[in-house]
Amino acid sequence: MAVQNSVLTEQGAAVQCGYLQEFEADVLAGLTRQQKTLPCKYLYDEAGSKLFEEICELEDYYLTRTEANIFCESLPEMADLLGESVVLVEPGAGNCEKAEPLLACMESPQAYYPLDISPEILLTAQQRIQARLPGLEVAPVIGDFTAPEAWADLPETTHKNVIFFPGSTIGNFTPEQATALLRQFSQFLKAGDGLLLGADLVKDSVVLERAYHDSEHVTELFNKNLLSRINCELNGNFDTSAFAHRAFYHAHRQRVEMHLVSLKDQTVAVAGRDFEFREGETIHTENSHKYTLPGLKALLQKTGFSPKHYWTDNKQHYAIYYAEVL
Ligand code: AVI
Repeated sequence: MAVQNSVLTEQGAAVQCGYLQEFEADVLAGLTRQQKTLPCKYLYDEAGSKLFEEICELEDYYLTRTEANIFCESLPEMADLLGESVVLVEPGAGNCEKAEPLLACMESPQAYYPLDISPEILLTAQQRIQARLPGLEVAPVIGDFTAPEAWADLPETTHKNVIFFPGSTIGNFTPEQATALLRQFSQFLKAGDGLLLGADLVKDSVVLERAYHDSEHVTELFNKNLLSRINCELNGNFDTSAFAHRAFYHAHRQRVEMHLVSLKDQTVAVAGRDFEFREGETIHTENSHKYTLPGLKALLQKTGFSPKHYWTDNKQHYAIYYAEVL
């Protein structure tokens, strides 16, 4: 739903409440599977989001600065390709810091619709962007962008829409999920509408593994914070010191996998249920898929988009693609 008058609406609270029920159901289901799994979207509570911001500043985590450099060099060209009077829609917008310079560069943008589950962060961003770009309609929509209902809450528009999906978030979906998500994007759009997509590229495994097992151990804290979140919100009793952070590149699957490894045989209670862990058993907490440039192009083509242009850095570590709906 669109947030009005900078007030957290009752419906906003209902979204949060539904989210907690879904969190419990997903955690219980994930811990029951043979390969224990926790969906990575739950890594981002308040503490997790702060840790992720710290990760983005790390020397070892090249993604954020590489993407920022590409934007910095090519924003005018990107804004030109997007065109004038565009409505920019950003799923998983967070603090909207990447959209702001793009909006500032675009010619007479019509509106900006950031879509995210955190009302507080969106409202702060709305005020900041409206102060910088007075006259631009900024209408946050509270919801989980992976849920089709959230898209139904976006205001309808006759203008050209462009979905802005930076940060290599697409990598956190399996190829099947990424295909479904981009199809969901293209179904929301009409012919001629666009998608500006950031994605991390396949590269040397040492560089990749260092990015997810950083020397300052921030990613370890980020990963283990998920257990603390479960303790807090779902009445769990995980001992975070009895789990170790593991991240490795799986070349065949073209992805970095993040796991939490049980350091001993142990029983953990969550929401009134007991879960057994053997020493060495893992909880798979995240996939971060890496693309080749042809792989990215093929993904866009099979999900209803016509790739128009891409930008990359000189090491070809990262790419930003612009594509339009056929
Ligand atoms: C948000 N996402 C693109 C990050 C990534 O690189 O997959 C999440 C992350 N996980 C560990 N470090 C960063």
